[in-house]
Amino acid sequence: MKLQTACLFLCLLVLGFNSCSKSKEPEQIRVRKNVMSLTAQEKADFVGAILKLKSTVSPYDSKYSYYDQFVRWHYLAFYCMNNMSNMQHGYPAHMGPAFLPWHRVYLDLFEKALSEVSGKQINIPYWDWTDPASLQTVFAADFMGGNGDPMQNWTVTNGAFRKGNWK
Ligand SMILES: [Cu+2]
Repeated sequence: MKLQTACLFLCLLVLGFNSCSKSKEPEQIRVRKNVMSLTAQEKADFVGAILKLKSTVSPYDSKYSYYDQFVRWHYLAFYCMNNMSNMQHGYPAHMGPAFLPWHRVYLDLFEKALSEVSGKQINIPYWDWTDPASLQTVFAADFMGGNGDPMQNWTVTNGAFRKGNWK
């Protein structure tokens, strides 16, 4: 087994173990909706859950917020192979066959964390990036914030994740 593959399995095992180690109620079927179908309340719940995740200490590592823990895992998925001499690249969760399974587990954990901190069932919506109307729904003040101000180096200036409101 290549070292790169072994590292990837280790990452998935850690994420999977953490996901399975907590006793839980039987899970409801989760439906990921088109972002254009979300109600105003569903958008507000999603944004509120992200803000709550950002202000909650990670249960895995108290150095990080729960949100930043996901950023950290994603960072590690990029760089955990960097010191191995026989690697072709250092991106075990990207640019290879593990991309889909790794991100499936990752997003599942993120969705569960959002639901855990908010006390509501939160599902990550999907969007059609080729549809301008779909993009306008994602990059709006009531969801992810606008597209940024070109006069301020594309700084996001509205919505919950605007500059000064999101670190
Ligand atoms: Cu990724």
